[in-house]
Amino acid sequence: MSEIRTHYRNCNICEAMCGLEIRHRDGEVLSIKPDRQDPFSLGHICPKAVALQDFHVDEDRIRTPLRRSAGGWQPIGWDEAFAEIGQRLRSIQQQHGVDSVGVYLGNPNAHNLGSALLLPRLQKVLGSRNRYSSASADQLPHHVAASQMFGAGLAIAVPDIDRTEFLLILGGNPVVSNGSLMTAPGMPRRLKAILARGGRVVVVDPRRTETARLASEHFAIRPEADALLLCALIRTLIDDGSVDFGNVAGMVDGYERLVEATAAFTPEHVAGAVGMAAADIRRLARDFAAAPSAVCYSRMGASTQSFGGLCQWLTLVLNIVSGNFDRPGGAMFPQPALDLLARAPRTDPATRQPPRSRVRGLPGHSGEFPVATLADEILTEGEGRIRGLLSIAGNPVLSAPGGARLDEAFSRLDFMVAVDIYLNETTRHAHIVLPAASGLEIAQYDVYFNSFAVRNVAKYSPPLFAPRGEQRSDGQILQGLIACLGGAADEAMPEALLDAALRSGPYKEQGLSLQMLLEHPHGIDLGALRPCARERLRTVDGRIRLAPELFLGDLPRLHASLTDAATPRDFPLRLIGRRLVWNHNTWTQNAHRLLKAAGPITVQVHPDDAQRLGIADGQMVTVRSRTGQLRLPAEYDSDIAPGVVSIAQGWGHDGPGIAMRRAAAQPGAGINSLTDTERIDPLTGNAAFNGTPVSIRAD
Ligand SMILES: Nc1nc2c(c(=O)[nH]1)N[C@H]1C(S)=C(S)[C@@H](COP(=O)(O)OP(=O)(O)OC[C@H]3O[C@@H](n4cnc5c(=O)[nH]c(N)nc54)[C@H](O)[C@@H]3O)O[C@H]1N2
Ligand SMILES: Nc1nc2c(c(=O)[nH]1)N[C@H]1C(S)=C(S)[C@@H](COP(=O)(O)OP(=O)(O)OC[C@H]3O[C@@H](n4cnc5c(=O)[nH]c(N)nc54)[C@H](O)[C@@H]3O)O[C@H]1N2
Ligand code: SF4
Ligand SMILES: [Mo]
Repeated sequence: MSEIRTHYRNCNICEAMCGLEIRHRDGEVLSIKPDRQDPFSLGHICPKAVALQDFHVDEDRIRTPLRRSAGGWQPIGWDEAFAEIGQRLRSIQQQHGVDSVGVYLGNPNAHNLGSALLLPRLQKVLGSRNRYSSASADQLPHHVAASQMFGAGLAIAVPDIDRTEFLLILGGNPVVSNGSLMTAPGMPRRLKAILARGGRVVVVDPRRTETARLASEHFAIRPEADALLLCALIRTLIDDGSVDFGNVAGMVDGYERLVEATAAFTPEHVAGAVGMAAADIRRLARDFAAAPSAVCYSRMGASTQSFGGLCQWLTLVLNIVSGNFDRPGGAMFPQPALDLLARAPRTDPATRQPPRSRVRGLPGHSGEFPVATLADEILTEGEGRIRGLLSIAGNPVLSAPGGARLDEAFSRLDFMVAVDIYLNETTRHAHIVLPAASGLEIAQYDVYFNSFAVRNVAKYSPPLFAPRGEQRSDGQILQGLIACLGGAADEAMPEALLDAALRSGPYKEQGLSLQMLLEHPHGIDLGALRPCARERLRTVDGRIRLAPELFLGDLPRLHASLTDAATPRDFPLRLIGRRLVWNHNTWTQNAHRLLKAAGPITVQVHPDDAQRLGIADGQMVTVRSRTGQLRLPAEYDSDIAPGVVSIAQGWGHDGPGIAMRRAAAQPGAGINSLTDTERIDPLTGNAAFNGTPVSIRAD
């Protein structure tokens, strides 16, 4: 037996970038613990990190390229796989046009060095405008707001959580999710530190969440009323005469238009629809404005809803008009070592005309169309129909709104390729599946999450273990795909691209390079965020657009929601989602220790609603929506607002043909059997999961 060794790396499951200390011997993990020397995560991890070893040894992982045949899955060689993929996809494009091959990109791509650097090249070689991703079931409104106001979708300002005196959270539960578009490992510690230094944390959420329990104050807002609340908060500052642009004074256009457009949204006007007293709204606005520093952060609950675009715009507006933009303790732009934003061209957002999707005419943003219309584009006959698909690290059959329709759509494709680690609800439809290495088997540098981190840091971790069987890293697979589609045979590996970017990037003076990162396995701290809007804005004139026409044009729809918000009689309750500590979306459920801890997937109901409906705690119920139904146990929860029910996302592994044995044995209930492809934020095309009208009945 050889000696015990220690390896340091970042966990790449969620956005938090926790540093891990992994003891191992002879290719076997002995322990996974927090890396207390990581300058950013300072010893924080969550239970999912330990499952990284389970994914490595999981017998259900795909080990070789597979071809689907009448007799089942046949192992094939890589060369054969790439040859067939190149030939089939190009022949579909030759016959039916370049757009007849679509791409769907799932969430793990954002956690992968090779994918971050090579996917743009693949998209370019493929040449199709039919691009889809999980972003339109997630954070797309943030990108649309950033692009309209700051000139680039990647210009994401994050809460300077470690210095703020007032954190206002709308529709985020970072104590469980560990934060999103706010990479900040150890959320509970950081939130408690705000309170300890005399600051405040206020949570606005229909459910009194784990985060709300830690907060100074919680308001149980009605689902989808956040944009109304934000308008009224902004309106209060305007009426009080307390608007102050702070550090970005002299850089902001459109204030008069904003004043005009928000006139109708006073606290009194919106209070009923929001479910908060006008006096509370006004007090919240004044406390926010009076705090030495403050930042409003709104996330999934405020993005994946019917007014997602307005919510993200108004969140930024509130931060700007309260003088909290681009200053310590407010909303700030990170300055990552590998700087994608700096490469984005300067734009004039006003001149941008979003392309429209073929079937439903939905807008395209950030170079892609909404996943809510992917099934339409595959199933609807006519020129431009998607007949071939590349699905990379995604499981939209479970993750997309109304996912079941994608199950049917994928079965109609002429040719589908999946790059994945499992045979699941989505990849089972592929004609060829390519096995990716993952987790402990790959090199790690967080291109995206360093771009959204609350401190500037950098860390590189080499692979700990060799991939098993024929698995290859996503970066290698993407290179193979680019080559088989006839793309330039560029041998540049992700590491070489990373090194070049570091050496020419913003920390070149400090000598940052891949070699330097290799010498610092715990990561390097590059310091707190600094005001840098002047350099980072990507508008042609370097100014901030406070009131883009795109958003102003959506305000009448918001105003109409004040009067026509009646709930449909057949579906009197409103469904919202939540996250559990023990799963990351749909793909971690084959890890036995996580599965065991997760327990049954329930629908949380307020006891008053449950008793009125004759539902006992733990009883099986059927939840129905316009488009589907689901059976699962009810769970009494007095922390959820009456009239609202909540189901955890990411579950429902009960379909045919999946080869994730443990997950299939404890499938849970899939929330996207109830969500609706027609429910979107029409401005951005983002899925409106939250607020789906449902009914619930005891079985
Ligand atoms: N109702 C409702 N629906 C939701 C949400 C919600 O809150 N409510 N959340 C939404 C959000 S925020 C997101 S991000 C999406 C996620 O949507 P998706 O990205 O479509 O779903 P995931 O479950 O993340 O699927 C990841 C896929 O990648 C595979 N995989 C895992 N690791 C690797 C790897 O290293 N390489 C490769 N090639 N494959 C890998 C997994 O096996 C799985 O097939 O779901 C969205 N859907
Ligand atoms: N453990 C775990 N962590 C994860 C993930 C996971 O699956 N599991 N997924 C990761 C991913 S991909 C993402 S994008 C992030 C997301 O991270 P978060 O944005 O923190 O997402 P959630 O935890 O779903 O929290 C959303 C909150 O919005 C509330 N909500 C619902 N509707 C509304 C509404 O209309 N208004 C308001 N104000 N609130 C509403 C819900 O009650 C819930 O508390 O989490 C990441 N982290
Ligand atoms: S919080 Fe996220 S990054 Fe940290 S250990 Fe858990 S899954 Fe990994
Ligand atoms: Mo996400």
